Amino acid sequence: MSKLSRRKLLTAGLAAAGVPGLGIAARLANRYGLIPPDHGGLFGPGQTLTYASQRLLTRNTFAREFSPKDISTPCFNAKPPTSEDFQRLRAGGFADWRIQLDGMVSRPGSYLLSEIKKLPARSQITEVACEEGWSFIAEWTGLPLAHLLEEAGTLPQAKYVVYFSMDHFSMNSNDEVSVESIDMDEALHPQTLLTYGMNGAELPVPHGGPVRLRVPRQLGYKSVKWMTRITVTDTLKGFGARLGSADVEAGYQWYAGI
Ligand SMILES: Nc1nc2c(c(=O)[nH]1)N[C@H]1C(S)=C(S)[C@@H](COP(=O)(O)O)O[C@H]1N2
Ligand SMILES: [Mo]
Repeated sequence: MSKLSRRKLLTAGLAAAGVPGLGIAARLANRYGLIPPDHGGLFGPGQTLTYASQRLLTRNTFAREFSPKDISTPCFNAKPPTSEDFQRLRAGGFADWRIQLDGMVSRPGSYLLSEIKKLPARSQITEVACEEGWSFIAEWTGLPLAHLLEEAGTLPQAKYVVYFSMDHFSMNSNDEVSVESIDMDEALHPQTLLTYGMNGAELPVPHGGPVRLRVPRQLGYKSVKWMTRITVTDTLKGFGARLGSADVEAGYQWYAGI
């Protein structure tokens, strides 16, 4: 598709989403973070439209929260990591589990999970929706990621948060660990939780225990389990083979808003 028609499509879509001034819409879109990192890639303008209109319409929205009677039978889809490191940490009741926070922050650091648990928690009953078609509702308890990011002081040029797991669910890359990423809007959203509790108990290992990210406004694959590291960055280049996402490598969209 030519540059011109792509631009036309994009501006038309933004106009439909309520952005005035067709001529300058594309430029504004870029400035206001409405162009997803995979805009020119596999998904092209359609992906940009989805991302831009979602970002305009959902900037201040919340994933639906349910009531306790809606909690349903959980399913899980991945085997816990088999590495010796994981076995050792598990044998120690995960007392030594740490989350490293680095990149574009004033105060990089490494937090013991027990320290994270002392910070103000939030509980919410939300749905995990897998791209394969199944879903379930559970209560999730954890620390809003925004809290940790504020504590570490994200730099103004930060655009994305990349996070890593201890397992290997990356299909096409040679990464040691799996990787996913979200934009700052999602990272700072109050429902995005460093989750260590599920249905009133410790987060079970099959669901990512001792700690996973829950990103309830996006499909399940963004909710990475067995999380060990968070990096704040202004580019996704260099994280995994494609766009800081094992799932993009596998063919899924980077922005998985629901
Ligand atoms: N580390 C890791 N996190 C992961 C996965 C995985 O394979 N490894 N699968 C993802 C997918 S595709 C989904 S749908 C959800 C499912 O979460 P659940 O196992 O709690 O149901 O976990 C996500 N997080
Ligand atoms: Mo999934």
